[in-house]
Amino acid sequence: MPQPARASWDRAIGDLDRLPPDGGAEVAFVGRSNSGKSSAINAITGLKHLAYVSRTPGRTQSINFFGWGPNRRLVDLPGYGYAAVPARQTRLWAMLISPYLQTRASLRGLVLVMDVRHPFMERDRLLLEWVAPLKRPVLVLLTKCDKLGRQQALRALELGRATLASVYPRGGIQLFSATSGLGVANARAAIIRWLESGKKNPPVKGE
Ligand SMILES: Nc1nc2c(ncn2[C@@H]2O[C@H](COP(=O)(O)OP(=O)(O)O)[C@@H](O)[C@H]2O)c(=O)[nH]1
Ligand SMILES: [Mg+2]
Repeated sequence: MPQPARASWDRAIGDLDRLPPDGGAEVAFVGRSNSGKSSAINAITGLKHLAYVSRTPGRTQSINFFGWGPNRRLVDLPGYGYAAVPARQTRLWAMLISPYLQTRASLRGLVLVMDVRHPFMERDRLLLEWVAPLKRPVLVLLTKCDKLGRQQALRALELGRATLASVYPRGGIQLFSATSGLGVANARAAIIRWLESGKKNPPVKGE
């Protein structure tokens, strides 16, 4: 069973040297602030209070790493949108998140979390365009489905599939709710597949 060991790295923007060692495998969660990234991590791991769920958008200004099995990590990236200080957010992306996404050898895939009621906003599309050349697998979670009726959610999935096919054909997409549990098992299975497949990075000494 995955370990709830938590390693949080929350200072020194741009100082990639201070990230945990780049060994083993990890999957990162991205998306707008308040879209439900931290809640998705908690639902997927089954550990309710692992990732900090915020009422105030834009609280996560750091990259948080959660150990989930030996040499396996889930990564909660700062959200975009809702910037109280837009310049700071731009700097965070330029100095920390972009280099992280571009250089992290152990990064096996990205989970892009979107509120099912507001999917594929401009920043989500930009992110997908930006990560396309990196050729990382992407899974889109249309979350907070408990806020919609079943027919509306299925319609959103259909539209989302069509949109994703045009902006990121290699991506997967599914319905999700951290509250009702919809799609949680499926997302967990997809993430575990990513973590356990592909080229094996040797474990980092001392880890
Ligand atoms: N109804 C509902 N609310 C959710 C769900 N996921 C997250 N939330 C709420 O949305 C808000 C933001 O969630 P959080 O996980 O902190 O988002 P983050 O900023 O992307 O990490 C919180 O108030 C959560 O309780 C969900 O599946 N259903
Ligand atoms: Mg969060």
